[in-house]
Amino acid sequence: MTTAWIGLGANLGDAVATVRSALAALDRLPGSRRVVTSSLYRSRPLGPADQPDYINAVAALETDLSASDLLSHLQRIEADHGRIRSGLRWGPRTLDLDILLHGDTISSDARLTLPHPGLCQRPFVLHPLHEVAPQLAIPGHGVVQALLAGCPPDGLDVIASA
Ligand code: ROI
Repeated sequence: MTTAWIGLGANLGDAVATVRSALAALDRLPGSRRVVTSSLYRSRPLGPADQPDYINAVAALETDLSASDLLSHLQRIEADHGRIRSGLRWGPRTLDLDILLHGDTISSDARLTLPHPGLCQRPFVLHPLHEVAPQLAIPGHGVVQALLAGCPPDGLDVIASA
């Protein structure tokens, strides 16, 4: 069993409902159990400003799935929620599911970089992680609590429980 951390984000349609639906879909993954979930946060878009605010959250799974199999399942859940890959870099999305960490794996595989390259800079990832796992060590980077000092919340708001 490995602990995998997932970042969830959505900014089109009913983004709160989409993130909650995605959390329910995580609960149905084979060989996996959702063990921790942050609150839901509203965040300003990173990237082009002419798109709606995002709803973000993080969750931890205890899972038997390899990182690669987990990624395939997450891409299927994104597609089930109407995600269309527009090709627009940093454009709006119905649902984005990222593997932030898969145990202590460090990888720069073409399909999957671990830890997720944005993890340590993005307030909408680091602050939800800090809410539920302040002592979590990010391989190669340090403990969440310490990383937070370099990552101002930048208009991030807790809007609801998951
Ligand atoms: N901005 C915010 N606030 N939240 C996200 O989840 C998010 N996801 C993205 C980009 C387009 C980089 N911006 C984001 O993929």
